[in-house]
Amino acid sequence: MKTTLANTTISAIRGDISDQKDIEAVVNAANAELKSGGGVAGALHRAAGSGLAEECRPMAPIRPGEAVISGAHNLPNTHVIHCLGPVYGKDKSEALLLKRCYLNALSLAEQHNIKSIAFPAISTGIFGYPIEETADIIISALKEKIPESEVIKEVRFVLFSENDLKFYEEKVVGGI
Ligand code: AR6
Repeated sequence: MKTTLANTTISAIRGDISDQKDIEAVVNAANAELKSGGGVAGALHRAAGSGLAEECRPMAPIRPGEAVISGAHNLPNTHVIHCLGPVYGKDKSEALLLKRCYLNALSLAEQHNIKSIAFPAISTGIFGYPIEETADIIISALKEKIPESEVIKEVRFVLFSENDLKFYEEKVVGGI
């Protein structure tokens, strides 16, 4: 499913963030150390190879809400943007920190002339953020950044489960 916001295509698909061949930058739901882990971080680091963690080491640690950019190594992309989402119930305020992740990732894409970017559902796995509470946050970040962007032409949300995809179709892409 897709829509447009200020000439940028916004879509949601079900898939694996480490297998987005036609996208320039993929976003990692990272840990503070920028190492491999479970979920998205594990999938991206496995597919990228050990060079990704090596490149990231000097940039770590990062704090909740922050984002850094690296090369994509063996991934079929040009860049990885690593965002540390908030741990729900621990990092305050979660909503502000989650919004900063999306804003910072989009700013980095803009600065690096990245035309297409794919996001996973940051913080909604191991970090426990209820996905239902994330839609308004994501939409407000998109509405803040996309209309002022002259670079970003495609934003894709890549969801792992059918239920998450349905939610994004209704409330994120459908809510724009
Ligand atoms: N592609 C797309 N989505 C995925 C994939 C994948 N390959 N794998 C999982 N998801 P999570 P977080 C979904 O836990 O909550 C890591 O271990 C998943 O179902 O990856 O920000 C790091 O090292 C969920 O909906 O990220 C950190 O310590 C969403 O992606 C910590 O977990 C995010 O799940 C980060 O936790």
